[in-house]
Amino acid sequence: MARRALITGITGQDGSYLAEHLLEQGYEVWGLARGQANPRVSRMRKLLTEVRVVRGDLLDQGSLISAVERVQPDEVYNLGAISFVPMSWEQAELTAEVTGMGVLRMLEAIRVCSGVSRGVSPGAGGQIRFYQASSSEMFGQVSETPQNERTAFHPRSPYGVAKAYGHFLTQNYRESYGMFAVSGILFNHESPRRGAEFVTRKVSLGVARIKLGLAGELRLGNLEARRDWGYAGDYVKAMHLMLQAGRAEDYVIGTGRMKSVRELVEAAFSAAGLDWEQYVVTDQTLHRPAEVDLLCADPKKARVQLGWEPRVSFDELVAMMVEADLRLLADGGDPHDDSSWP
Ligand code: NAP
Ligand code: G4F
Repeated sequence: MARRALITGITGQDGSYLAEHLLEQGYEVWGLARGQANPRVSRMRKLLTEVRVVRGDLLDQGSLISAVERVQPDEVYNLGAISFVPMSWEQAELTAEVTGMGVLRMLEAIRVCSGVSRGVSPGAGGQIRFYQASSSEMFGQVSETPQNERTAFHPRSPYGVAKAYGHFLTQNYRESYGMFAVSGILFNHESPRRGAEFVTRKVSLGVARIKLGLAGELRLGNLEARRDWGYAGDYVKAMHLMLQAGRAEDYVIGTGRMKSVRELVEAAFSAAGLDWEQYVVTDQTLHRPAEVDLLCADPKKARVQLGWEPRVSFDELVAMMVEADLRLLADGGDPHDDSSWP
């Protein structure tokens, strides 16, 4: 019988790539989708025709228990979150509820449905394997570079704090109940399916608009911030590998190379034959109350223990995104319509 996976955050960037990867591996894939008429669900269904949908919301404990009871998954991937860092200052409580408490609710749903009760000895934690989408934002103001699985956390946003809660809780359920529960501490990963609010996609869309004569400038915030950017299609494979390992452990996933936003901008404009300095305007209102200045992964543990390595380079990623957005806009596509995802 096919193994069954339940993915929260199925309508997001990572949910779509993970679903494709698991379907290729022969899984029966279920996506948890919220809302009465969430337009992203019908769009997602056009791309991922084989994914089955179960209703549920990370804010609603009962709905998660019902989803786990109905799907009877072998593996649960918790990718659902409010994931845009600036929004976490505007809606800090909601971010804590979805991105932080949502992890507790999902773990509790698995615990209850697996019949694991308090006081049982570790190792008895049921058969469902759980993946939590932790984030390099937990490192925040970094204490060392590069960052590995032992680097201290100093989150700099309500989002980072909520992710740290979910991370420690996942460890705690592993230790308290013997559950196979792991966190992937993923560094920034991007693709042509990235939300338009994140800087890589904002830049690739901005370049495409300028190249096609649809815009004259691109407004950005802090150009000096540095990130370790990789390709989402590579990173979802690491999520799957973590749940196939012999032991439940946490892993850092990234490329080990950092670039500044300025270098991202240079690469993207140059991929379209444009000089960025003629078009980019810096805007103080786009700076954050507390910035994460740099993030750079040390992915050695994942390489050695999981055999995982990123395949797509920074330059290939930027070129892929610019080309995809040039094609999308030239065909009259809507960047906010996921049904046009490549
Ligand atoms: P994304 O594109 O923003 O997707 C977020 C998903 O969460 C969407 O499918 C959204 O569904 C869902 N969601 C929001 N509120 C929900 C709720 N109340 N109940 C259930 N689902 C809800 O994010 P992503 O880039 O794919 O990232 C996936 C996960 O990895 C996130 O947890 C993110 O924080 C984490 N992460 C991402 C990166 C990165 O660089 N991409 C790095 C580290 C960690 P709706 O359609 O309902 O809005
Ligand atoms: O693309 P960003 O919004 O991503 P950020 O904040 O690093 O968070 C992403 O990666 C995390 C992993 O480290 C995930 F956990 C999280 O869910 C999300 O996927 O911003 C990247 C950098 C920041 O330093 C920001 O200040 O780009 C800088 N930036 C400069 N101008 C901008 C802009 N960011 C955005 N979104 N928009 C700008 O105009």
